[in-house]
Amino acid sequence: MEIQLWKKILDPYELAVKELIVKFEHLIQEHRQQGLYSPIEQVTGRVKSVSSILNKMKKKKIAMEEMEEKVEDIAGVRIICQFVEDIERVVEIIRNRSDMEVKEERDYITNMKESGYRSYHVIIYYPIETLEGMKKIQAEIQIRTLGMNFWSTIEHSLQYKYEKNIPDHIRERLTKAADAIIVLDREMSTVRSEIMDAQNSLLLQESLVSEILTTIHNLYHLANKRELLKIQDEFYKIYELNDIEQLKRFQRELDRIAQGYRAQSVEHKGIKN
Ligand code: 0O2
Repeated sequence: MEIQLWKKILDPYELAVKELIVKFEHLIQEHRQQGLYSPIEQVTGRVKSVSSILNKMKKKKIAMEEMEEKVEDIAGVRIICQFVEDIERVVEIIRNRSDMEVKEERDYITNMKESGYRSYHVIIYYPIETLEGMKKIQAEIQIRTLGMNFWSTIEHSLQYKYEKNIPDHIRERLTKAADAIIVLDREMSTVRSEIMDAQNSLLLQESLVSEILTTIHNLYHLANKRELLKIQDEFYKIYELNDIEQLKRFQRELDRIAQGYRAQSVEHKGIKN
């Protein structure tokens, strides 16, 4: 096939990967903005290289005209989660989205591959708007934990190095490492709620501090300098205590002061008019 034609075929896949990354990253942001724990930790994506597509077609005896239907991972997105439990939540999010139609799910977590590979794959149909109109393309979403990702990245590099014939002694080590990742993921799950609590309170603290700073910033136009300095000193003292409840109380008090100033300023303008 002519190079130009490859480019034309792969172009919508490039767009799909970009769009999917933006959408999943937005989900992380939405969770964080609402002070919620995000089941997605990181998102990456890639369009399969032409040589990798050709290799797969050769291996699976796929004809050129069947390529777009049978090579399901031309567009690939990888979602990394902190805990195994998060994977099901991400799959549920994908199943419920109106812009993604699930074609197939492959659970290599319950059914680990012989190699030791663990990951949850969801093949979706995804609509792309092009100059020629809407085109539904396929994309493969791989969902896995940080541990599973660590293992598969290393194993993938070794497959590449040994051209898919990894020596037995290295295979054995990889099998042992895969077992260790299962234990690690299980161990991390037992402390999941503690880790989630810690991350949630950090998020809450960040959003409280940001709101307090915005209110103080707005007060610069309304309050007198002496009072502002008092408020700032008070804020630093409370911030040092590292106590969410005290920060919440301070924010409520600050809001009350700000409201008072706003009311005063409205009254003042009214008198002037
Ligand atoms: P690349 O370089 O990542 O694009 P099959 O060849 O039948 O095993 P199939 O039918 O394409 O694979 O679907 P499957 O099994 O869901 O695998 C698709 C992708 O999952 C692979 O793409 C890999 O990215 C990943 N994967 C599957 N098995 C393994 C494994 O044993 N080790 C690692 N590291 N990754 C795996 P590609 O096209 O093989 O490779």
